[in-house]
Amino acid sequence: MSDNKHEAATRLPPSLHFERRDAVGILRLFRPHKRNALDDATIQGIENFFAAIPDDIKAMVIHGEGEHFCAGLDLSELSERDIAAGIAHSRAWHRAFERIEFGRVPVVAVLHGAVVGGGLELAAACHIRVAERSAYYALPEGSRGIFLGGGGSVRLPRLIGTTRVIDMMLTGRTYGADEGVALGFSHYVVEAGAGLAKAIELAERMAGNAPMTNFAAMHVLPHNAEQDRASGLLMEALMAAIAQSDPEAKRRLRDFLEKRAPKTVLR
Ligand code: 1HE
Repeated sequence: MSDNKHEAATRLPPSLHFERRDAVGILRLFRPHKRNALDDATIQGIENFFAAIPDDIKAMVIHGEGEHFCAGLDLSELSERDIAAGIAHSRAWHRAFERIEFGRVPVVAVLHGAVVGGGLELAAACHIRVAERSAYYALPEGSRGIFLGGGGSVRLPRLIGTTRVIDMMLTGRTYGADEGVALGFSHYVVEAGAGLAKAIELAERMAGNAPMTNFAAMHVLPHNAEQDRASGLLMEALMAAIAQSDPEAKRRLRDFLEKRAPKTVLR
C-alpha cells in the first residue's frame, strides 16, 4: 500500500481510535458520551479505514468504548433529511460495511451493552462476533418510525431468520447474550470485560492463517451461500485449486507431513 493510502487509513475522525497489537489492529468506536452512536463522520471514517488497512495488519477487532458497543444511527442527524439524502445516507452505510465484510482481512466484533439498530448492522458485517454477557440486541427502528438502512435487512435475516427480524422490528423484542449466541447473533459469549482479550486471541489465530485461506473463507463462502449449487461447486473447485497451489499452502502441508505442524485436536 502506498504511504498516502496508509495515511488515509490512520487519519480518523475523533470518534474512531486505531491501535496495533503486532499483526492485529483494533478499531475502537470512541464516542462513549453518545453511546457510540454512528454519525456521518464515523461512517465515512470506517469506510476510509477499511479501504486502506495498513499492509502489516492481518486481522482486525472492532470494539466500543464505554458501557455500550453502539446505540446505532446518530438520531440527531436524521431529522432534516429528504428522500434523496436518505437514500444517499443508507448507501454510504452500505459502502462502509461492505468494505468490512468483503475487505482484505477478517474482522472480529466485541459486543457489550447495547448492540442496537445500526450497531447491530455494523456487528453483522463483521466475520466473527464475541459477546460479553451484558450484550443485548434490538432494532429500535420499529418504534422510531424508521427502517433498517445499514444492510441489516439483508444480513440479519441470514443470521437469525426473517421471521425473528420481523418480530424484533414490529414488537421491539430484545435478545440477551445467551439467547443471541443460540440464535446466531454471536459466535461466542464471555464474561463481562473478557471480550476484547477473546477477540484478540481469535484475531491472532486468523492473522496466522495463509492469506489465501482467509480470502476464500471471507469471499467464497458468502458468495456460495447465495448462488446455485452447480455454480457453488464449480467456484469451490476453482478456489481449492488456487489455494493449494499457493507456496504458503505447500509449505504448511510439508510441515504437517514432516511432523513440524500441530495436530488438529479438540480445544
Ligand atoms: C444518542 C443515541 C443515538 C444515545 N443517536 N444520540 N438507536 C436507538 O434508538 C437507541 C437510542 N439510545 C438508547 O436507547 C440509549 O441511549 C441506550 C440504551 C443506548 C443507552 O442508554 P443510557 O441511559 O446509557 O444513555 P442515554 O442517557 O440515553 O444517552 C446518553 C447520550 O447519548 C444522550 O445525549 P445527551 O446529549 O443528552 O447526553 C443521548 O441522546 C445520546 N444518544 N443514543 C443520538 N442513537 C442506518 S439506519 C440505522 C437505524 C438505527 O440505528 S435506529 C436505532 C437508533
